[in-house]
Order: sequence, then C-alpha cells, then structure tokens
Amino acid sequence: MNGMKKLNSYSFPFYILAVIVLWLKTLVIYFFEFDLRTSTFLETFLILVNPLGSIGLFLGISLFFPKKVRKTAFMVLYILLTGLLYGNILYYRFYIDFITVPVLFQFQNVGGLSQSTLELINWTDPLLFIDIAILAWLLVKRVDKGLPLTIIKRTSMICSSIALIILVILSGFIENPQLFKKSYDRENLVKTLGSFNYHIYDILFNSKMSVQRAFADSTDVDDVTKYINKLNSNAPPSSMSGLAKGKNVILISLESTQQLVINRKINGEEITPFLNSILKDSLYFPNFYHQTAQGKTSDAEFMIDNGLYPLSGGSVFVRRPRNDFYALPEILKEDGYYSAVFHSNDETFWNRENMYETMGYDQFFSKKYYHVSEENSVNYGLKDIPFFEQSIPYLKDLPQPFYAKFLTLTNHFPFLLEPEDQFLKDDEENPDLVHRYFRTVRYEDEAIKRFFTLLKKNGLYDNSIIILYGDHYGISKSYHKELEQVLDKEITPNEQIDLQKVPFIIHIPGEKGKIIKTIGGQTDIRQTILDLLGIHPEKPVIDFGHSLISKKPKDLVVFRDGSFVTKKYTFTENACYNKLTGDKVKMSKCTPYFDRVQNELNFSDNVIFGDLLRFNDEKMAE
Ligand code: GP9
Ligand code: MN
Repeated sequence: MNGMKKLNSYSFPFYILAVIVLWLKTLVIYFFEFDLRTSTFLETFLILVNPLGSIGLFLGISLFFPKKVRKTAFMVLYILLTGLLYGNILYYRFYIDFITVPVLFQFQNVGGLSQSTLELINWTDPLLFIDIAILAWLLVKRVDKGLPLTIIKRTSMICSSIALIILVILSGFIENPQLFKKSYDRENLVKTLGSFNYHIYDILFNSKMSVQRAFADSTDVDDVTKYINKLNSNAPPSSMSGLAKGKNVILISLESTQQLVINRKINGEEITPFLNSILKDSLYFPNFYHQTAQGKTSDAEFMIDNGLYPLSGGSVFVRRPRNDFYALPEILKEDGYYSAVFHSNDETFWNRENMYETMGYDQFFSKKYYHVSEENSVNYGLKDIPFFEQSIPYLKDLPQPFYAKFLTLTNHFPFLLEPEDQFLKDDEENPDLVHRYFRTVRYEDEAIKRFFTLLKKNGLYDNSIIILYGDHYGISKSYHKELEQVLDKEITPNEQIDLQKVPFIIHIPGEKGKIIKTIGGQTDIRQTILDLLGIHPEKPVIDFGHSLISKKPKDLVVFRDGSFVTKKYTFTENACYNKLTGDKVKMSKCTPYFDRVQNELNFSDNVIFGDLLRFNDEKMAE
C-alpha cells in the first residue's frame, strides 16, 4: 500500500521544487528571449513575481488528481506549460509578439511548420527541456520519497497561488490603469500579468469578442458612421481626382519589402534599380507605413480592400470570413470593373478562397493555375519571375476594366535564393539574414521589371495604373543588430517605427511623377485609389482611410498596438518622440491624439466583431 503511494504520488517538497524550477526557467526566457524593457521598480518587481502565482496554480491542479494518476497529470501539465513557453519563443523570434488564441486557430491556414519555422530554432533550445527529463527521472526513480501531501497543504498552496495572481493584477492596475483598455498592447500585458496569466486573459478576451456579433444592433453602426462623417466632413476635392478614370488597376504586393531598400546601395550596387528608376515617373509616397499585425500579408490585403484596421490578434481573413463587407472589388464592380487575384500559393493559405469570395473578387488564380516545379520554386512556392510570366495569359483574357491584385512571394523569410537567381553581385559566401534579404529583394525588383516589359508587350501598360506597396517588414527586431551594422546607426524606438515604412508607388503611364510627402498607411490606399479613379461608392462607406492625394491630409497613422505617428511626432512604447530628430519630447505633444487613436481602433474592431456592415445593407433594402 505504502509502495503504491510512493510510486504514483509525489511529495510536497517535489512540488515546490518543480514550481521554483519552472519559475526560474520562465525568468530566464523573459530575460534572454523576450525584449521586455522596464522603467520603474514596480514593473521590474512584477516581471520577477508574475509567473510564480500562475505556475503554482497550474501545477497545483495535479495535486487534486487521484493518487494513481497524479504523477502523470503533473508531468502533462509541466510539459504543457513548457510547450506554451517554447511556442511563444518561436513566435516571438520572428514576430516580436506573443501567441494569441486566434493565432492557434489560423495555424493550419498558414502552412503549419515550414522552412521559416525551422530557421527560428536555435541549437541551444533543447536546454529548455532538460528540467523535464530531470523531474521525470526523479519521479520514475522514486528518489522522491512521497512525503505526505495533506489536503491542508494542497489547499494552502492553491490559495497562496491565487492570492499571488490577484496581487499581480492589482499591482498591474496601479502601475498601468489603462492596461485592459489597451488590450492589444500584448507586450504590456505580458510585462504586467506574466506570460501565463496573459494567456488566460487572452482566452477570456476572445470569448467576449465572439459573442459581440449577437449583441450588436443597427445603432452601433450609426455611432461609427457619425464618427467617420465628422472626420471627412471638410475634406476638399483633390486636383488629381479622376486622373486615372476608367483605367485598369494593377496592384502589386511586394512581399516583406521595407522602404529602406529604396535608393540604397549595398557594396556599390542598387538593391532595387528598377523601382528606383520608375520613381521619377510615378506618384511616390516616402512617408508611408505598413500597419499590419498578426495577419501579415492578409492584414495588408484586408486594409487595402476595406479601409478598416486589422485585428489585434489573428487575421480577419481567418476569424471573420463570413461577415458583410463593402470591399473594393464590390465598389469597383458598380463601375463595371472585374476583379481578380493572382497568387501562386494554396488557395486555403490565410483562408483566402473564402475571404476573396466574401469581398467580391470574381476570380482567384491560386497555385493550381500555375505550373510549379522543383526548378521554378523556392521557399513558399513559385518564384516571382515565372509567377508574372505565367500570369500574363490570364491577365490578357480578363474583361476590362479590371482590378488585378498580384501577391509576390520570393522575398519571404528566411529569404532563400538559388545562385542562378542572384542579381546582386555581392561576394559574401555565407551572407547573414540581412544580406540574404537584400538578395531576394533584388530578385523581386528584377521580376517587377520583367512584368512591366510584359505588360507593355501585351498592350496592357498604357491603359492601366500600377500600384506597388510593401506588405510589411521583412527584417524583424530579432535581426536589428545585423541591420544596425548596415545602417550604421542604433535602432531606437523612434527609429524602429521609422523602419515600418514600406514603399508605396503609383505609376500612371503618361502622367508626370511627383513626390508626395503626406504621411499615410495601408488603410489609406483604398480611398487614394477611389480618388484617382474618380469613383464614389453607391452605399455608405465605413472607412478609416484618407486619400493621400487629398489637399487636406489626415496627419495620423495608427498602428495596431496603439503606437502612432503624426507629421512631427512618434508615440511608441509609452513615450513621445520628435519624429525627425528622434529626441524624446514632453508627453503633452502626443496626448492630443490619444482619444482619436483609441476611437479608430475600437470603432474598427466593433465593425468587424459586431459584423456591423450588415446593418447598412439592411438599411439600403428598407
Ligand atoms: C503566403 C504569403 C506570405 O501566401 O501571404 O505570407 P505572410 O507574409 O503573411 O507570412
Ligand atoms: Mn507577407
């Protein structure tokens, strides 16, 4: 009987030992993997203490399992918590962000494990699992002598853990009263609540969001409409309105292309010679930012077609593909446009097949329309040069005018390229990630150049406008040390926001070029396109964007984590900066924008989670 107890159960000191080991491991991960900066004593205290309560509680659950399965329950919980930490490490290494519930659900839509994921694994990672082996050995070998685990001890452990969690939450409130209002600032949440408590909060937050649709009614859409009308009430018409009336629209998403490559030379060679060459004959917006979050390419697509912000967690494409939207293809259709997307990846990636149908695209040329072989593909799939070449016959056959969106792919992390596709003559044998990035951007530039030639050859160039935009950053914060060497400067928080600039180029054949210094972001692309085409949608539009050719620009670009830039200032990581000099300035320079930033993000979330655009359709039908 006594033997059974020793074999299946475990002792109180063993439990305490396990809690301490996992706590220390979590702190090591906070310290070495997550870039959690603290500025006050309370913040530092919270970071040190916040994992303890939740670890005590979660491992403590096994204390209440029947003795027979208690060791197994303990090990399962311990492995799950370690797995959660490791999942966050891998996610953070690339996205500099923490996993959310929707990210887990979209895993199957983004190809699961790929070369990109393997690139993120370090040789030191197995060290993070050594404790599991040691604890399991202690249990199996019965070194642990099964000291009594009385009900009083178990209950008091659980109660102290819960008390510690409550203490952390209360102190978090004192440190940061806005904490739960700005629930999309995940770095702050992890810093304050701890990575385990953050996941509990994220589960609760997402379940609340899922019921929002059921409780929404038509008055909710009125509130948003009022806000938007007030913003747009005195926007004067632009002198360029209707400049591209009736033309085809060719939109090209430049995968992971940051603005820093434009007009930059590496070892004396231009990285984007073709893009540089068309700038003088195009409308070029040098102060343009991406605003994507966890939905990456799909977030950019969503903003461009809808003028709404992406979600703070997950992709709208995956989370709300059946909502009512009034997207760009639908608006353009009212003016006789045919819409198509060209992207040689699986149609299920980012749930595109469903979302494109919802947004009113007539045709999606996905991977199955292309000849993809071992020779003509790399990383995620078909290389950009054959992609454009194989797209031309389909494009030629589209009814005109058309809105055709092309999504490039080769310049995707981890930036792989075969020697025969290298157009940069740099001689590095083992280039680091940043140099690999420059090589794949150079390849992408060559692909665009050849596409322009093909458009001309096939008589599609003169009657089209070609719009190019970078979808999001390519070099994440994890590689900033390498990037600092290339840029030859330190990347401060202000500089980090500046690095979120992506190219935005509108090429209108036959029209003169112009540099437009207005600040803008991807939410503004839709209004800019409609303005150039001189199109006024028939139904009421809910859109947070602003035409960038307008004479009265919005002077605000809002990022999903609540950071923002204005013409003069940057607000990020709870500090206000003079955007141009990079100096920290008084917070009062940034506070006048706070309400507006929160309103924009909250109203946009309400539209998406409440599926509010369905009420506009109902009103039109009345
Ligand atoms: C894949 C493409 C790239 O189809 O969208 O993925 P992302 O940049 O979103 O990781
Ligand atoms: Mn992308």
